[in-house]
Amino acid sequence: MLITPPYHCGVVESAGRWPNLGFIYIGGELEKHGYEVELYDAMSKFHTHEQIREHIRESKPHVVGVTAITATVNDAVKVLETAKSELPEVTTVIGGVHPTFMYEELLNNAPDTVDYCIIGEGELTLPDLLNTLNKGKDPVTVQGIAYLRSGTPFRTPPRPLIEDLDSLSPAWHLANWSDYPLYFMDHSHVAILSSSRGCIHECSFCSQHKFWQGSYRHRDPEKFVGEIEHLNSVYGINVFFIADEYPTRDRARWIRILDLLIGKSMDIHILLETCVTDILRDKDIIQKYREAGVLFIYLGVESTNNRRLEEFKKETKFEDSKTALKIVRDAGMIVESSLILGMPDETPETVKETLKLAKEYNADYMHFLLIAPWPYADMYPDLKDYIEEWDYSRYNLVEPILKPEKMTRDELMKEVLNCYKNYYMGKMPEWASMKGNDLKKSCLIRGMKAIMENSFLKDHMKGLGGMPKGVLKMMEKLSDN
Ligand code: B12
Repeated sequence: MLITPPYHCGVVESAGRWPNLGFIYIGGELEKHGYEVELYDAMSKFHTHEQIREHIRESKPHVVGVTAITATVNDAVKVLETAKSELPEVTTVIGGVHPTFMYEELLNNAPDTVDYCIIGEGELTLPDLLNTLNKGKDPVTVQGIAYLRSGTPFRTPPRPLIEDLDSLSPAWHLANWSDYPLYFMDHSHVAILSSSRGCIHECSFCSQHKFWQGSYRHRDPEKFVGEIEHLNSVYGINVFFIADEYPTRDRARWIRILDLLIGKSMDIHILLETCVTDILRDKDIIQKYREAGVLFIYLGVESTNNRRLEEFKKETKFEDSKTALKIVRDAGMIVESSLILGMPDETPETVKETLKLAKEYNADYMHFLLIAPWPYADMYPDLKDYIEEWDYSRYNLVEPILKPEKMTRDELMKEVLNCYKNYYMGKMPEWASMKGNDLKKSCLIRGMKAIMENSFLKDHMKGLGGMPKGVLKMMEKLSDN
């Protein structure tokens, strides 16, 4: 049983619910080896730990695997504790970016709960581990795991990255598709799928370059688009979220994907994340993105300040990002972006300056995030001394973890909430008067409604006196139309 832990911090999830792609892949490989697999998405089902207990008690799995990023690791471990207490013989496994780097801490802190940490990719490692254990052999031969050996965390040699991503067989049939709608689009069913793995950029606050060991592997365009066609025709999936850090890296391959999608003329929408530099590069073919079904692009511009961009090791400057965001917006797509605030030298003035320049960026949706110091990120040594919050479940980019030198964390949070309030008050009249793109208009307005109803902002805004009544009324009126 592969369980997505029931963690919620109300940002991305306020827009919809999403399958766990890693588990779809791992499930497929386990089935190839003859294992019976259940995917239990406790997160998307909004199950409590008590409901998870009941489900484990009823299903009686032999092995329970959980996935964990830093924010979700506490809930992931709690799920394994439940499994051990219900089924003392169960084998427990944890994988994902957090265990990959923090296996020592995990094994030391939860020696009776976590049997095995999976380091890196799980598709080949989990079947290998289970086959080895089933044969009664010593797991020391299994590459890419860590476990307690004579009470001490022990890591086996790394497993080489999977060479051919198209050799994997994602088990789409294991997903319960009715769990995955987008809240801002009627009759939507969402899949997350992958056309590549890895990122070549080394942003100092991020984990992904390290997680994929600086590698970049991509799938064959025909097979990738074939998968979209399969999901559309067999399961009625009409919204595809590309999970890649960097799907557009190779222009020729990306154009091939877009052309294939255009050729298939499916009634689908594509959401993706990419880099400012690629949008600048693809200015001449940006309409092709739209024709292929791309509705939404996330560009993590991360700052409005060139000095900060250098510190983050972003390879872009303010003006580049501004141009890229405009290119996407002008092409009729929704462009979402984020800025990272709360660094040690942040002050109320620098936050206000960021807000002012964020309006120049003018993304349709802008997130004012707070730096989360992943303990394995390059930037961690510079941030460590400013940490006031050690509970990983708050490392979700929306709660203040660091105390800047000249602000308290409460003051920082207040400034950030003011950014949201101020930014979106300006957006609403713009959306109200938007003409000629009904799909974009309706998604923006309904998406904002979902954010206001479901996201972390809802409760916080109350403390700030809420959104002005006029804005709420406008929102209601717009979403009724
Ligand atoms: C899709 C996605 C989501 C989905 C998750 C859907 C789901 N049901 O899991 C949604 C939109 C809900 C989401 C939300 C959030 N996300 Co997110 N998300 C991603 C994204 C874009 C892709 C993840 C993915 O599918 N990767 C592809 C698969 C194949 O890789 P994988 O998940 O790592 O799994 C492989 C291995 O890790 C391993 N593995 C993983 N788990 C397990 C378990 C077992 C048992 C085994 C054997 C192996 C194993 O095997 C898998 C196959 O090889 C990544 C960025 C990226 N491009 O990777 C961010 C990312 C994972 N998210 C991130 C964050 C911070 C969040 C939020 C906190 C943001 C927010 N404030 O809303 C929330 C947390 C909400 C939550 N409840 O989890 C960060 C995590 C950073 C960190 N180091 O902790 C990332 C890396 C983005 C970033 N660049 O910072 N996210």
